[in-house]
Amino acid sequence: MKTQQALKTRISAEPQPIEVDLSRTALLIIDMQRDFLEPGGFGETLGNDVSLLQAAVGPCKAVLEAARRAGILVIHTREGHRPDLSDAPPYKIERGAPSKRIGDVGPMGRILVRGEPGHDIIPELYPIAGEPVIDKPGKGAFCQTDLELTLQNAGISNILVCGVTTEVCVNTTVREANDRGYRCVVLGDCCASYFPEFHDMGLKMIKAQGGIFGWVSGSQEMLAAFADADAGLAPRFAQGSV
Ligand code: C5J
Repeated sequence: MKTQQALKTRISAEPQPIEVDLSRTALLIIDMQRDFLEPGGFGETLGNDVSLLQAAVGPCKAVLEAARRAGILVIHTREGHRPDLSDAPPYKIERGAPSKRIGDVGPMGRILVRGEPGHDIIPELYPIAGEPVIDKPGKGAFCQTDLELTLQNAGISNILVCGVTTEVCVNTTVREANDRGYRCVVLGDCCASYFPEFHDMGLKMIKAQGGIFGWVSGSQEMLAAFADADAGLAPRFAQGSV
């Protein structure tokens, strides 16, 4: 990460704009894995139309590239399990009637197992050197991972959240982060769900009641905030942003 010096900007968001110091802000991209976005993976075994998640890829890529240019910390997560499934709760494996279960062999290797092709991040958003990748066994990115330590060591107070799916791993992670004192800005069009109504409701739940779990913004608003910071327009917000 190149920035240590304050780089203040204002993000247009709901329920209200939020002022942030980009040097204390991380971009967190949740579970943009082949297993969720491509045919033959975990998402499809559950009966979902995985093409619905494609809508988030372009906006997410634009924000990722801007975040890299701004020099902010970028963190990726992947949901999945050890090859021996010792970290997979039995009920997670047994639940429902999927066409294949976690650990079964599919066209992209064993379903939701670390090291398999399906577990990897999609090429468009592939991590580059220096970007931590957090492997998580559950839905929340703080559960049984070193995400919190990584954020603390980097002095992060604000998290820009992208990824899939909106109502499952994105929402769970935002709730965990909020309880730990982080300010989360969810970039709505950089997230997606197999259920459009759950996507909409997942975002509404975050920003309701004065932003009970955080803020909701979008890729265009975030790109404008990066551009403002870059152009040095942000010093007027120098007081009071975190
Ligand atoms: C799900 C996730 N939906 N990454 N995982 O099972 O949201």
